[in-house]
Amino acid sequence: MALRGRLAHHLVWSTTTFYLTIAFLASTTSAHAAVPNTPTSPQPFPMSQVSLLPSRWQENENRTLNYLKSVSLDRLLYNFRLNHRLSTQNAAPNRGWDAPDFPFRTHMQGHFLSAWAYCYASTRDEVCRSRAIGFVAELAKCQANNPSAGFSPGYLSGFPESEFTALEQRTLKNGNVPYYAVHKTMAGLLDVWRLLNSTQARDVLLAMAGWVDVRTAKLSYAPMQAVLGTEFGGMNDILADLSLVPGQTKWLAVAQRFDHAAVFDPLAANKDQLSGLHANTQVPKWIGAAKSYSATGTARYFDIAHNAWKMTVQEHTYAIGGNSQAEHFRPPGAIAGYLGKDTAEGCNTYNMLKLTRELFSLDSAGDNGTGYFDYYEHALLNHLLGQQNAGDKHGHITYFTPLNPGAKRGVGPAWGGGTWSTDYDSFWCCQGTGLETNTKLMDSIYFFSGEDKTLWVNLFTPSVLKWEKRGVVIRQETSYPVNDTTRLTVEGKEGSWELRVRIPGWTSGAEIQVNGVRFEGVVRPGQYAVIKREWKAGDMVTVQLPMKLRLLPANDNPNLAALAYGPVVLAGNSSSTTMPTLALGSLRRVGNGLEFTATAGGKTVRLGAFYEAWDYNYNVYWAVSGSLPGGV
Ligand SMILES: *[C@@H]1O[C@H](CO)[C@@H](O)[C@H](O)[C@H]1NC(C)=O
Ligand SMILES: *[C@@H]1O[C@H](CO)[C@@H](O)[C@H](O)[C@H]1NC(C)=O
Ligand SMILES: *[C@@H]1O[C@H](CO)[C@@H](O)[C@H](O)[C@H]1NC(C)=O
Ligand SMILES: *[C@@H]1O[C@H](CO)[C@@H](O)[C@H](O)[C@H]1NC(C)=O
Ligand SMILES: CC(=O)N[C@H]1CO[C@H](CO)[C@@H](O)[C@@H]1O
Repeated sequence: MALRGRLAHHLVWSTTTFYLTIAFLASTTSAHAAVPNTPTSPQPFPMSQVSLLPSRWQENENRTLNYLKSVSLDRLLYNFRLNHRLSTQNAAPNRGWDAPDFPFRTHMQGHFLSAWAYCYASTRDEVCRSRAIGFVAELAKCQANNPSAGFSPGYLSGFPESEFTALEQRTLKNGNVPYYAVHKTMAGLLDVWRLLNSTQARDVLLAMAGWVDVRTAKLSYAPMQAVLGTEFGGMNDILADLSLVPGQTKWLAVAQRFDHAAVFDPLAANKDQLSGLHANTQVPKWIGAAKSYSATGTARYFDIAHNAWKMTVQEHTYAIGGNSQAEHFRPPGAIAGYLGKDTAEGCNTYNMLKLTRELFSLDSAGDNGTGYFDYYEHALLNHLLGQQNAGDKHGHITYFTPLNPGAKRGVGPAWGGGTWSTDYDSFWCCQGTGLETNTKLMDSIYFFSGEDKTLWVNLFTPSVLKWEKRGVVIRQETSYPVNDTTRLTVEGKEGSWELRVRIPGWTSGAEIQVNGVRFEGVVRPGQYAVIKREWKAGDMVTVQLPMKLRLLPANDNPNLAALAYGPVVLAGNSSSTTMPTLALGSLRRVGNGLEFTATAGGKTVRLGAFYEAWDYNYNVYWAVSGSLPGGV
């Protein structure tokens, strides 16, 4: 399986970065010569081949693009320039987590780089391209000025390199998490290199990676493990990812210095020791484990990533798909006692989705069912889509998604956001990951496998796929999840290939039609329906996924539950701050959409999609009595 993953990565790279000099390609061919040519595991299409159609999803994308295209570059460069002894160009400094005295300032800018790159890749928006390229050019100047600033070659950050000395000597006392910030810059540079063919992003990144190598090579095992006791983001992820670039295998050894034994050992043994750990410190390491599995084929890495995913999804996840309370994992199954204002940190779910798509690629020759993407859809729709303020032109976000009775988005504890993010005064971690989430809504809809003989449809998002290898264009049109049906139209070249459509575990009675004729193959919830035929232009596939009301009980209390209609978690319009009791038998659907009414706490409440509950007080979990009515 590992070798498949590795080969597939190699294939993706060789199509998107072909220009990267003949020497790279020559060295790759020999380095990967032993890999068997059986790329059966699904790979996402390059972002440049998928774009969103107008929809609720694209509204989110547009709001974030407004911000990405208007934010001041000089303000984002302020701390880098100051630290590397260049003029700050009279820009105003930022506040919040990018203030000049905030310990891990410049943790945010890498997310902007990634988001500009995603924007350009998917929409070909020249403003995004020139911002990414221009920003990298300014970062390169900062890095080039290291001799004057007294920094080692390759160093690039908004805080002094001495923070790393303090980190290594375990004397860092200011709350800085220096590798966490550096990881993000590196990940952003890799995206700009990969998606915009920027050789300058490549050079700045490779110099940074070289700096990490020199710095960490000096430490023996125990002192390095001590360093890993401080949050370090996905340093193993970015370096393992870099090692998969043709010609860059040497970074794998550097990535492996960031294998954190205290966290990895119990996971490898499938022991859930997550309780009490800072959640978002861990998830990026697991993504790194999945990447290291792609790079090495070592089963232990897969086990770490897979066990962590399973534990988190099954034992530590709220009904909306998010995890953590006050940023920490709680005991397995503990949900009912942890419904506060500080539940479900945004970053954790952003990272869980990255982990999910990695695992899907590594583990889905087709026979593991739809579990990975059932979770992906659930968390994206019910946590992250509504994490963005739909009433804000710049698409600002909330840090936590509160789940206490009568909660309201954008109203959390002051230390974790307090309200919605702002243009220049917040710059929290979740604002950074939110930029990426809302510019890569297209990246996991479609996958391909089997040398382009199979197309996987994982998400029902209105979009266009340009399947370049086959000369085929797929248009997906739907108002799902408001409507239960999606329509895929095939255009372009004729050919024989296989269409695999996710039939979610929550549906029953799903039906597929091809050109109006009922498809008689297996259409079973929790599996992919496989449609193999000679496709021609104009072919149309409709997929109907009937929805009904379901209960999502808290793991530790069956009488406390959230409600969902099909994939959509429902929220009640309610500001009662004590847990209301909802009489399940009173639930009624209003019209054909996602609106319901019920009696809760003796009053009639309106329920609707939680992802739309951004401007009113809501209830997600209820004390429930009775049972769901039939036929709704
Ligand atoms: C998003 O912006 C694009 C470009 O301005 C526009 O064509 C599209 O209609 C917008 N989508 C939505 C859903 O508003
Ligand atoms: C990057 O280079 C590849 C190969 O030459 C090309 O197909 C792709 O369109 C380029 N992408 C961009 C954004 O320039
Ligand atoms: C869903 O869309 C289909 C196709 O456009 C339409 O026939 C159907 O009536 C819609 N259903 C609802 C509940 O709106
Ligand atoms: C929620 O309820 C309040 C008062 O009962 C009402 O004014 C408001 O429009 C409702 N909002 C939604 C989205 O149903
Ligand atoms: C986690 C898991 O169950 N993975 C399985 C997915 O399917 C492949 C192929 O059948 C198995 O080898 C994996 O064990």
